[in-house]
Amino acid sequence: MASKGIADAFKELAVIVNTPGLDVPVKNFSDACSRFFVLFKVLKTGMFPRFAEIDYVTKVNDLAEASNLTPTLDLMVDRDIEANCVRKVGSHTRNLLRIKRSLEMMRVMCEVLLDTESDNSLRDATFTAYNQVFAPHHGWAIQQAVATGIGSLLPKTLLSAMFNETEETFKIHAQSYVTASASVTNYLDNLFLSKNLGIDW
Ligand code: 1PZ
Repeated sequence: MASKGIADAFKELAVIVNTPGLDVPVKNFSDACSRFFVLFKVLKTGMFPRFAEIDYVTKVNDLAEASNLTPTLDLMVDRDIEANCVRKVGSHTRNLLRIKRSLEMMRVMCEVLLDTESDNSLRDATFTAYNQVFAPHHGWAIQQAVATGIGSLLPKTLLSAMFNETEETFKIHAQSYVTASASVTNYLDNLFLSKNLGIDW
């Protein structure tokens, strides 16, 4: 049951971001984000684009490594500002913004899934979430490749079975993730906006 591990990790992060005066340790954040890696094992049985997996894993691992040098997300971003490399490809801050979008995409997906029953719903939900969160930031070639990958996603029931999920366990944990991840991504939006970095790049 992958959904429980994901939901619990984000609930813990939400407690940190919702406690005034607490900063988010980079390691806690990257650990929570790496909970999604297990999804890729199952997605490999379809034609899901491997470049999406590589992109996400590389960025999360980059933050895991950064945690050795900078204890909190806030300090990590400050160091990139000082080094004048916030928007540079591969910078921790740039990777953080991409990861934030991934978390938002997964949230929209969960919201749509919680709202529908059809067996096609995983494809529909992923497509809706991708279009809403990522498509405005991706060029045509990536959008085409992603659309092909999404078309090859397995039906929801098959995927749930591979994860040992029932409709009930999935719904409970998806709802927790929706609530907890909203706190986390709000925190990240504020982190970027409070430092005048913008969130639309
Ligand atoms: C059931 C789960 C289905 C997940 C479907 C995911 C569809 C999204 C696929 C996105 C492919 C993006 C390919 C790479 C794009 C890069 O150019 C950009 C910019 O990178 P930079 O120039 O800053 O290094 N990368 C991104 O926008 C981040 C893409 C992350 C994709 C994560 C997908 C899976 C997330 C799952 C876990 C949360």
